[in-house]
Amino acid sequence: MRCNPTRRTFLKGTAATAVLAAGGACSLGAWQREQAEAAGALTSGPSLCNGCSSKCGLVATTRDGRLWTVEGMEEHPYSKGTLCGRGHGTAQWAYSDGRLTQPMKRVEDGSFAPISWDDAFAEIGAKVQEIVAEAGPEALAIIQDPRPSGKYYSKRFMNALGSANVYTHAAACNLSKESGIEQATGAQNFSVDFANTKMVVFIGRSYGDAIRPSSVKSLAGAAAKGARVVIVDPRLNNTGVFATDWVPIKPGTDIALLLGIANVLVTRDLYDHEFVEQHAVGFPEFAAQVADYTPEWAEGICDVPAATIEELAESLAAAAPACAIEPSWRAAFGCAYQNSFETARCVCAVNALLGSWGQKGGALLTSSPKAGDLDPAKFPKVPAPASPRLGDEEYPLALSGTGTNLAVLNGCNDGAIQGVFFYNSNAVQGYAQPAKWREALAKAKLVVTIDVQMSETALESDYVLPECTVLERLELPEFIGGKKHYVALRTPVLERIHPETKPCDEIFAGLAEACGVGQYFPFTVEELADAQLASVGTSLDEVREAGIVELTDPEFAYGVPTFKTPTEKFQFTSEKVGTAGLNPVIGYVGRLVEPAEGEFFLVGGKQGIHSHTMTMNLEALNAISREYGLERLWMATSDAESLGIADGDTVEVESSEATGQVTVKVTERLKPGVLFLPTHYGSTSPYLTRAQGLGINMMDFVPLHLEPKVGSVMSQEVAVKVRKVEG
Ligand SMILES: Nc1nc2c(c(=O)[nH]1)N[C@H]1C(S)=C(S)[C@@H](COP(=O)(O)OP(=O)(O)OC[C@H]3O[C@@H](n4cnc5c(=O)[nH]c(N)nc54)[C@H](O)[C@@H]3O)O[C@H]1N2
Ligand SMILES: Nc1nc2c(c(=O)[nH]1)N[C@H]1C(S)=C(S)[C@@H](COP(=O)(O)OP(=O)(O)OC[C@H]3O[C@@H](n4cnc5c(=O)[nH]c(N)nc54)[C@H](O)[C@@H]3O)O[C@H]1N2
Ligand code: SF4
Ligand SMILES: [Mo]
Repeated sequence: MRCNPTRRTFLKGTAATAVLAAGGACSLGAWQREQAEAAGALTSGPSLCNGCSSKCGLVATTRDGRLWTVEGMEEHPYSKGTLCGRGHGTAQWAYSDGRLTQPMKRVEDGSFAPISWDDAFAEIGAKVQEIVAEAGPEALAIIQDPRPSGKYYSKRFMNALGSANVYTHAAACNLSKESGIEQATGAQNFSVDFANTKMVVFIGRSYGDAIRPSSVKSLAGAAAKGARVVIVDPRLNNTGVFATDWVPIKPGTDIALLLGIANVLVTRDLYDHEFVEQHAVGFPEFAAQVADYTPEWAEGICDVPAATIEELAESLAAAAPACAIEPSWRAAFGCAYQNSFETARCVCAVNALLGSWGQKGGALLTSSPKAGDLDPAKFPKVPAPASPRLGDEEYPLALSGTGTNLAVLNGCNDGAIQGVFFYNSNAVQGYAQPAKWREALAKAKLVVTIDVQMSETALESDYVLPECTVLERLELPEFIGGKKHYVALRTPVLERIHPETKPCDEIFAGLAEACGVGQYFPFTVEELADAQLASVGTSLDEVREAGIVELTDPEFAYGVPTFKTPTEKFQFTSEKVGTAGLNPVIGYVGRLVEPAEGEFFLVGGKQGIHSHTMTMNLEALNAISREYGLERLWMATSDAESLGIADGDTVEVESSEATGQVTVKVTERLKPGVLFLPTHYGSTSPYLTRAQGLGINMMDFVPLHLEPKVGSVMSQEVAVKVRKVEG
């Protein structure tokens, strides 16, 4: 494979200082560097942020070995020269006072005591072997939030033990969305060609809050060129600054809006005949079904006026094919409702009617690179586990290769799972109701968490193993797809600060050895990274130096893509969906929980400066939350008036599952009848001293019920009451 490295050189030591300091007199960066120059030597190196799964490229500069600045890497396609607030905030991990600095073991009275690595490995190994002997390897599972090394090592470790039970956070993130897109297109996701688009409709996806720098830049570019940007959201989110329209909608009913648009496109003959006839299966069945989904029908469900639905459909048709419904990510239909999977299929169907698949300005399916085969003598193949992954049978539509981590929760309850590992995952606080996770994990014989701080999940564990933080470790290469292909690398830019912490690769190799499967880990992370990189035509040295390397050009071209479905066409109807027992033809599914009189919908969402639960205890980010009261619950002005609630009042929120108190933010930016809760708050771990007790955790309020056949957590199938707390 040909490789075309991006020629970036990281100037080291004092030479860099002089060059950088001369770079510009007016910027803050230049000023900081001048200060640094005065104080000591600067060294810069490339790495990847761990603030969220985007893993943006960064350049870290140290001064006398201590982290001085982080900046977005220009050449990385996600950062494009910028890190978001979390990227800067999470750079504090290394020096955080909340870090785990040594392995911990839960002792008799329930508290945690230090234990040596050797003893921790030996005790965990003995317990794992006992579970395997008694219940088989299928009684073991691991849940991990995919990170470059973590996803490789955790899968290899579980598979080496003979278990196929490897899961990600997806059931609480984007499982339904990706599963739905897979059934329609054969791909797991798609992107909008912002550079050329005339109109884009966002269904509860907020680039302005749930940030990836490159997405914000591409949207800003499209808006500057005059593209129409429609936000469908019960809340006017921070993407509003780029938007032309805000369409407030009843939560969990986006599917009706989409089907109403489809109805107009079909019944007024505004759809792309060539696409549906040449490149799709099931259009006649879909068209017949869609005839019932009139804009008036849709209005009755989603509360968006029929005239708005008609106008959106007509404008999209006029812009077609240079337009698209954006694929969204989590809140609206990633894992939220009983109809999330079907909503994702509807998004794909509207894009199909518009003929926008693969077109300039439309919805693009691009490819991803991956490492080639490696020498089996050095990197021995792990035999495939004998039993299938737990949950795959009950949830056959869960994205192939991902599964639902809630099979682990259920498995702990019924005894099918007895040993659970967590890597870079705070499942207890975020993947379902925390009380249910606690109850389930208490039944397991062994729970091990690998983390950097004493998270809520760590608190429920028998052993907690401390990883060194992101800027202190080398990880496996990260392959990046899109119109161009890249490989990037997380390299250590800091010396290890706490000697009793270890990187992911060493932790898993140590665990494997202790569990009797060390023969599958006879290599170092450097050797594996180098072999993977050699398989795509580059090397560890080259990527270590450059941070990111562009791979062979996949020669992306516009035009109808090859759909990797069983029919090799776009699927308005899917046999697999029918076999699973659902309607094979894309159509309507309602939400499950409807608020009764006096109750509210509760929806959640991200804030620009936090990532899920993990950033809550970081000093700078926590301070921003406290200063601006970011943990507040949003309530519409008219609702606040009728309940006699004023901005800043404390209210009690009550669902069938929990009650909690929180301060209210009264706003015009919310549809009446809906409450919005930022999702990052409500930490309960006493070890996270800044985070503990700030705000409430939405997951506490949501009943534990899974989306049929998909297995997502249905994170917004909940109704709540609110009352003012007097005094
Ligand atoms: N700042 C920040 N950015 C992140 C992350 C983070 O933790 N913090 N995490 C990353 C990850 S892993 C993910 S999954 C993405 C999530 O990316 P998004 O899905 O964009 O993020 P959210 O903020 O959860 O939701 C976006 C919007 O959906 C709206 N919404 C809620 N319910 C509904 C509904 O029923 N219908 C409609 N139409 N809208 C609804 C919310 O009001 C919110 O404004 O963000 C990524 N980027
Ligand atoms: N309450 C709540 N629940 C949520 C969400 C939310 O915002 N709030 N978001 C949902 C979404 S979209 C997603 S994608 C998932 C995300 O769920 P997770 O991927 O589990 O993300 P976090 O909840 O932030 O927890 C990450 C854990 O990894 C640890 N960690 C951080 N850095 C490192 C490291 O370098 N090494 C190791 N080993 N551990 C590290 C953190 O301390 C934390 O305990 O959660 C979902 N559930
Ligand atoms: S989007 Fe922000 S937090 Fe996520 S990887 Fe990029 S800079 Fe880090
Ligand atoms: Mo996510």
